Amino acid sequence: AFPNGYQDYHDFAELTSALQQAAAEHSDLATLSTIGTSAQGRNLWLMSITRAPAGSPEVLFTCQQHAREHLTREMCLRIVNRFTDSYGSDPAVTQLVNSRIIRVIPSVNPDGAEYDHATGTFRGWRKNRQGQGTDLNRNWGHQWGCCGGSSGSPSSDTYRGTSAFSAIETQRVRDYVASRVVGGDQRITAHIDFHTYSELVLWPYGYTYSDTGPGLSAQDAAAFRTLGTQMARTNGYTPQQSSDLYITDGSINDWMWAAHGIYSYTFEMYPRGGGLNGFYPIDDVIDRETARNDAAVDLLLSYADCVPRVIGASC
Ligand code: 0X9
Ligand code: ZN
Repeated sequence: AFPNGYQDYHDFAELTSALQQAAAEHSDLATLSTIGTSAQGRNLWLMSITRAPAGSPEVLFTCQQHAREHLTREMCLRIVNRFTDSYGSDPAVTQLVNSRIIRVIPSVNPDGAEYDHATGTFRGWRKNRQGQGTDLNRNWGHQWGCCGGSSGSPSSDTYRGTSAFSAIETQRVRDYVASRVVGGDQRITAHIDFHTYSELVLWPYGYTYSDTGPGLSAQDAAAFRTLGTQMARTNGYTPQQSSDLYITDGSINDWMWAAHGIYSYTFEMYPRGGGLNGFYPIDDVIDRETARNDAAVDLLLSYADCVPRVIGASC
C-alpha cells in the first residue's frame, strides 16, 4: 500500500488485482496479458479492450516510464475502467470500443515504482532498477544519446544506459510494438505516453529544435501540432513540440514516430509546477486529474483511423 494520504494510489499488487478484476468482469471486451517481465521479474501488464473487427486501428497508452510519476498509473487505470465499465451505457465509449483496439500498459517501470514508495517515505526515484538505474525515456533507439539530451553517467537521473534498449523494460515495449506490424503494416497508429508533471502536450522530435527532420515532414509536423493543440484545448494543458521544453534524446516519442510512424505524444499531467512535491499530489486529486484527460483520449482514439485527417489530409 501507499503511505497515508496516498492510499487510493495502486501499488503493484493492487494494480494487478484491479486489472484482473476488470478483465474478469468484462471478459467479452477486455483481455489482460503480459508483454514480459521487468528487470526484477514483475509483469509488464497489457490490457486490450475492443469489440471491433480484427484489423481495426489500434491506439497504445503507456504510463509510468518514470517511477515516481504515480498519478500516471492511475491515468492508465482510468482508461481501462472507463472503456470497460461504461461500455454499453456511454455512447462515445461504446462507439470507440466498437471501432478501435485500445491497448494499455499501466506501468512500464513497476520495479522503480515499488522502490519509490515501498518504505512509506517517497524516495523521489525516477529510473528503473537495473544496476544504478536507467532513465527509460532516454533509452529508446532513435538518435540515442545523440544530442546532449541525456547523460552517460550511471548515477545521473537522465542516464541513457549502456546502449539503446539496454533496459529490459524498453526492450519489452519495443518488441511488443514490433509485434503489431501485421502484413507489413503497423496496426498501432497513435500513442500517448503519460508523465507528470507540468500540464503539457508534447510531440516529436525531442532530439532537435527543428520542427521537421528525417522522416518528419512539414505535413507530419502540422498533423502532430494540430491534433496536439486540439487535445490541449480539452484539458487546459500547454501544447508544444517536446524540444521546446528541453532537448531529450532516446525518448519514446521519437522512436515510435521514426521507427513505426506512430503519432506519439507525451502528456505531462497535473500539477503545473511544484518541485519534487509535484510528483506527489495527494490521492484526492486522482479522479479530477485523470478525468481531465477523458476528452483528449477520446479525440486521439477518434482520429486513429487516419491522424492526418485532422489537417484535411488523407491516408
Ligand atoms: O524528461 C522527460 O523524460 C519528460 N519529462 S519528465 O519530467 N516526466 O521527466 C519529458 C519528455 C518529453 N520529451 C519527448 N517526448 N521527447
Ligand atoms: Zn516522466
